[in-house]
Order: sequence, then C-alpha cells, then structure tokens
Amino acid sequence: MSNRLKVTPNDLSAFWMPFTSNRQFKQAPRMLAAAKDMHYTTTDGRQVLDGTAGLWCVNAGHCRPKITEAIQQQAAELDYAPAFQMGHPNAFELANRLVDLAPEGLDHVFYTNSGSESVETALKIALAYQRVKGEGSRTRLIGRERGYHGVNFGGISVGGIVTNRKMFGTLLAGVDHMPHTHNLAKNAFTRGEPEHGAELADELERIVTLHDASTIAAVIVEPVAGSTGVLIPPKGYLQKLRDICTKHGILLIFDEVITGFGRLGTPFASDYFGVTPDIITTAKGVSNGVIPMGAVFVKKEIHDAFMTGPEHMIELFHGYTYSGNPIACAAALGTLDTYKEEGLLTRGAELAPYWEDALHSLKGEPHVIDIRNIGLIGAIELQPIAGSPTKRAFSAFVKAFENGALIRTTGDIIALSPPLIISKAQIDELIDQVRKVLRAID
Ligand code: PXG
Ligand code: PLP
Repeated sequence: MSNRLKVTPNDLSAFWMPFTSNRQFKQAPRMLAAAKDMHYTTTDGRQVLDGTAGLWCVNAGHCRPKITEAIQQQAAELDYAPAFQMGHPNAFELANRLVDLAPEGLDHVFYTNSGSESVETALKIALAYQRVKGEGSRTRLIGRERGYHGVNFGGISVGGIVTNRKMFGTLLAGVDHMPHTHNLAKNAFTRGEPEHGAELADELERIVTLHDASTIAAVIVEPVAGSTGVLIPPKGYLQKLRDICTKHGILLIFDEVITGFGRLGTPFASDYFGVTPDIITTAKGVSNGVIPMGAVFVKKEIHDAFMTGPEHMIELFHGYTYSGNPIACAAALGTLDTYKEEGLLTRGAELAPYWEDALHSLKGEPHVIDIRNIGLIGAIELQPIAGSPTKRAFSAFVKAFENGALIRTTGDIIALSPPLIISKAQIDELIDQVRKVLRAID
C-alpha cells in the first residue's frame, strides 16, 4: 500500500481502462490495494465486502495460501515452457484433473488464457470438426440475443449485446441468433428456473428450417447468461436445445466461463441442468482469476476425429503462446486443491436456499422490478430512470462501494456472485448493503 492516496488525476491518464467510464473513474478513482478471503482493502484503507468474486472469477476467495504458494514455487522452478511441440508435467496433470471434474464424455482439454479465447477456440474447433468429418458445408454459427461470449470477433459475432457489436463492422459472416429468454411480464420474481419460455428453444428449429441443417456447425449459449444481467433458462429450455442439436447433427457449445467451477452449486452448469453439451468453454474460476487461464473441454469423438493423417503432422492449427503456461497451470492446480479441500464446487448448493431468501427479501424496496437467483448468483433489476438508462444502477454501484460492498451492474441490473466461501452472516451483510443503497439512490 505504498502509493496510498499519492495519485493525482493526471497520473491516471495513460491507462485506457477496459469496459470503464474512464473520465468518470479518473475524477473519483476506486482503487484496490489488497485482498483477503471475502474482502478487498482500498488504497485509503477501507474494507470492502466482495459481492462479485472480482469479475465472477475469484470463486475460492482472495489470496488463498495454496494458490499463492503454488505460483511462487512454480515461478522459481520452471517459469515458461514453449507451448507448441513441447510439454511440462503439470499441464498434463491439470488436464487429467479437469476432465475428471467435467461432465462424462468431455475427455479432452485445450488451454487458453481467457474466456474470450476459449470461445474463439471452441468456435474454430466446431468448424474444423465438421470439416474433418466431411461436412465442410456446415459453416454457420448460431448464438443468442443478449448472449455474451467475450470480446473477440467470433465472440461478438455470436454474442447478442448491441453495444459490444455495433462499432466493429461486419463481424463474422453466416451467423444467426435465437431470441433471448428474458420475460419480465411472465417470470418476474421467480425463484430459480422460470416456468415460462421453454418454447423459445423451438426458434432454433425455425432457424434450421431457414438455413438447412447442412449449413450449421454449432450453437453456442451460456446455460445461465451472466454478463447481460443474469438470465436463467426456463424449465426444459436447455434440454430442448440439446435435442434439436442432436437431431440435426449440430454441435452444442455451453459457454460456462461464469457458470463453471461451482457457481451453481455443481462443478458445471451442465451438471446442474443435467444437459451435456459437446463442447464447454471455461476460464475465470479455473485458476480463481489469479493468473489468466481458460480451458475448452471437448467430447472424445470431436478430439479423435482430428487424430488421423501422418503422425508427424500437427492435427489442429490453433494455439496460444501461453496455452498451458506453467505458472497458470500451477495456479489452477492450487485452485482445484482448494476447491476440493473445502468442498467449494458444491458449497453453493448448501447456501442457495439461504441466498435465495436473502435476495428475495429485497422485493418491495425502491426501484426493484425483478429479483432472480440460481446457485450463488443473484440479480436485482431496477426500473431505469426515464431517458437515462443505466444511470440508476451505476449510482447504486458507486454508493455501495463507498459504503463498503462491491456489487456489479449491467444496464439497470445489479448482479451478485460472491466467492463460494461466503458465510451466512456475510450474505446478510451484502443484502443489507444493497437494501441501504436502494433506499438512498434516486
Ligand atoms: N464468455 C462468457 C459467458 C463470459 O461471461 C467471457 C466469455 C469472456 O471472458 P474473458 O476472460 O475474455 O473476459 C465471459 C466474461 C460482468 C463481466 O460483470 C462478465 C465477464 C467479464 C467481465 C465482466 O458481467 N464475462
Ligand atoms: N476435484 C475437485 C477440485 C473437487 O472440488 C472435488 C469435489 O468437490 C473433487 C475433485 C472430487 O473429489 P472427491 O473424489 O474427494 O469427492
């Protein structure tokens, strides 16, 4: 904390901050100096309760000793190993442990360094797979309105958030989108999975009829859409998508960058919903957010379809300098150890009923038009200020941070996703902070 409050606004100009209102931030910076377990410490020495696990990634809580030690040891022993045509034992050890955790049949892992890279990797594997099995006409990718799949070109093409797309040209060709499932009129204040909307999966049949199945490689969805404001799938919806994809030979990709690693009280959302996709993208919780890392899980038959041709030939022309980086692998191994020792990948299931009741106690507070929850995720949708969308939720975020709680907002929705180590008393504290903020803002 050596530079405590030593910064002046001009010192902040060089760093163009991601997904940030830079000018607002630099007038009144919110700076973090340290973190431990459930709390951040600000540069002015205040404790802030982490209601969002950083950006949905610090599932085991902050500065956990197993992870810190693993990174320290690895950095001193083998700092970097070339990712192509070379290996190191931890990358294989980690892959084995990851596939043991993953839903049955997802037996192979491809490493990336972020959720965005996991998405690009999954889309490329899907296209290449269709081609290696002789179905090269399957080039279309289907996403969903309000989907978030990171910020690279593939991800924003299949994604469905207009602000993330409109500035960036024509994107990938041959992409179509299913409708989103958010329906306040029918489903507001639902606890868990909404009753209404499974029939929206039939829109995929309509899209297949329009383009013909022989042109479609893959469908990608978040099992629970996170970034776009926590959209929980209607009962039966994901199974319907699975059935339609299977019927038409289309690969189903679940983007579990947020839902992976215990967020719903099961290792993966696929386990929670009992629906197994062909490919799962992950990042964030795989390394507790500590070192950038992502992992794409693929079914055996997809992997095996590439393992043909001369053995000296590269089978998939894809990979990153930092795929399986030794320090990232060490961080991930330390993370999996921590999850296992503390039962964190299933702890959300025990806490979920308490979490649900606490969240729904906010019904009737000012501005609240919906509350939704699943696992250890919650969302509180606010009535936007007429003519100034996002302003109300942003004020809530700023106020909560001043009061000692980190919450996340998207549009006029407050999203909560605390580390999986949160106690019941801390759940009460977080919800009370939100209650106070709702009562205080315009
Ligand atoms: N897919 C999904 C489903 C995600 O949620 C990404 C891909 C991209 O991951 P990277 O590591 O490239 O950021 C994400 C990331 C928020 C928020 O507050 C959500 C994300 C990232 C930052 C903030 O909703 N999701
Ligand atoms: N690996 C991790 C990271 C886990 O969190 C868990 C269970 O929570 C497991 C593996 C399964 O462990 P076990 O075989 O001890 O039930």
